[in-house]
Amino acid sequence: MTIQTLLSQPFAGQRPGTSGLRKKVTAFTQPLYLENFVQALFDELNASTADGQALTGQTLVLGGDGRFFNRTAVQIILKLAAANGFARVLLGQGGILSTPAVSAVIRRHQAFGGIVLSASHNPGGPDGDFGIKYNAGNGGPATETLTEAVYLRTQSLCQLRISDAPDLSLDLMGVQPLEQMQVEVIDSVADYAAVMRELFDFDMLRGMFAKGFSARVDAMNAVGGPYAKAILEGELGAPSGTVVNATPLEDFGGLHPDPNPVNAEDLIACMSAPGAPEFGAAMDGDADRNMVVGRNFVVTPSDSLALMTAYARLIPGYSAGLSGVARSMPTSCAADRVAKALGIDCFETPTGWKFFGNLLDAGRITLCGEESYGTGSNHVREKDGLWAVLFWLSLQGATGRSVEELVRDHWQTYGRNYYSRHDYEAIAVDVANALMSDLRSALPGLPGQRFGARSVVLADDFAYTDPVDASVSKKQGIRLIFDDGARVIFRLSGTGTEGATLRVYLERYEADPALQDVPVQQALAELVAVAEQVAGIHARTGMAAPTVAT
Ligand code: VG1
Ligand code: CO
Repeated sequence: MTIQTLLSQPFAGQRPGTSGLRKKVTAFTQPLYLENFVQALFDELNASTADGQALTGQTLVLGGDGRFFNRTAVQIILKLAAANGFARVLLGQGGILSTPAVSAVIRRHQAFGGIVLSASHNPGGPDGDFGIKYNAGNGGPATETLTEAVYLRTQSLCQLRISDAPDLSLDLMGVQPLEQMQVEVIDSVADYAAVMRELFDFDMLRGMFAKGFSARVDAMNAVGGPYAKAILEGELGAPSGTVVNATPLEDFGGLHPDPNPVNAEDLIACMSAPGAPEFGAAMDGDADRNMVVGRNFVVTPSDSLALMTAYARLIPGYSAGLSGVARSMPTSCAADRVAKALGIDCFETPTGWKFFGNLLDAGRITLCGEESYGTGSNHVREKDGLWAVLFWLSLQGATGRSVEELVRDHWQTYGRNYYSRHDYEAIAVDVANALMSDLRSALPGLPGQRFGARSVVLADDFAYTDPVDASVSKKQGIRLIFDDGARVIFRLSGTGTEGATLRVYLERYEADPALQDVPVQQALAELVAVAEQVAGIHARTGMAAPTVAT
């Protein structure tokens, strides 16, 4: 086996979005496409030290969600890593590691960084999507500064270094040499499970299941299955069958592994049928997202973050209290109210987990979350689906109350933030861009304008200055904020692979308990009309209603 230098040429469009580089499988399987991106990443990382040898002797963590092309991509990346100086790779068995597990392994083994192979909530299979994301030594997604620098390198890259060694076994536990590098195939679950044991009272959870507590956790044929099986059914004694769709499949069995009430309709149906389990949850492709469901009751992710903040002290890992919380800008302001009551900081960041990293590293926040079914804490640097499941199980165990009781009680105390996200998918890119740029132009005229009973008090394009490193991220979403605190937000998705997706986020606050039980879409109807009036979505896209409203 020898290390080869191959000539390559730049591929257009290798710019990472909200969470890594995501493209159709057909793009990733072009000869040298993946190689090009990974070499650009390694070159950029090497350039971060004066001697250009940052990677020499270092450890890389590698794994993915098991979707189509995962195993092939692992073989390619191992050969590139060996030719670019790494001394060791920790590889999840079978090439499998969930996103939060990659984060946990990086941190526990003090690795240099890690590569996650996943397109997360995007569908998989030969006609689906693939993705790649780099996580730094803190276990968290690369900063925007790094991903932009990698993108620039992809545009001028002309050669790559790769070993011509034969493929390795991805399944055999233990160490295999590859050039000077050692590839260590590790148990995909062990490090992650150890982190969970440090945070939650496993004895109490075992006791709950022993007394017959019933749950249904839908892994959506994605990577969360092995983790949920090992921890819930294996360690905590939940009855076998508690975890459904538990085997990761290359095409997720045709399911769309995005845990919302539309895609996880099976779970929703089961949770509203007679004899439903007490608790339901679903995770996404790479197991960093979660949806929490009670009997006939769906919890919005924004409320989930607010409740976690309110009850965190009941969980052993957070019994000392929270240093602060953060939410992405489009996430509802429910957590802000709890933070205020607790006297802790609440930060508002742009969409994407990479913006929480500095706050977590600096100890400024303990919990964070996004409206897109993501919650997490300082235990790793990713959102974490199964962690959220264990958190909600613990809340029920510690309070003896059901999901619905917990949430309704929360609304009584803090008020309810009615919330919904409307997605308009597969819009022509130029139509979506024109819509956003026209909205931007209209911003100066909006403050003071009345829409029914409300008037606009702030209209801007959200810009964020990181409180830790002072880096600035602009154009993170157009927000209209009204005099009663209601908000309408517009942004374009940065994770899609086909056309553009417009996301419209709608929120209004209701303090009166007598008015907290209106169906969500009805409660937000006036704001939907405002969004239409301001942005002309129907006229521009021909879509009279969103593709998905959650
Ligand atoms: C979406 C969500 C965002 C999330 C991102 C990655 O991004 O809105 O909150 O962080 O997906 O999640 P966008 O740019 O499409 O709105 V995952 O679980 O797909 O890595
Ligand atoms: Co995900």
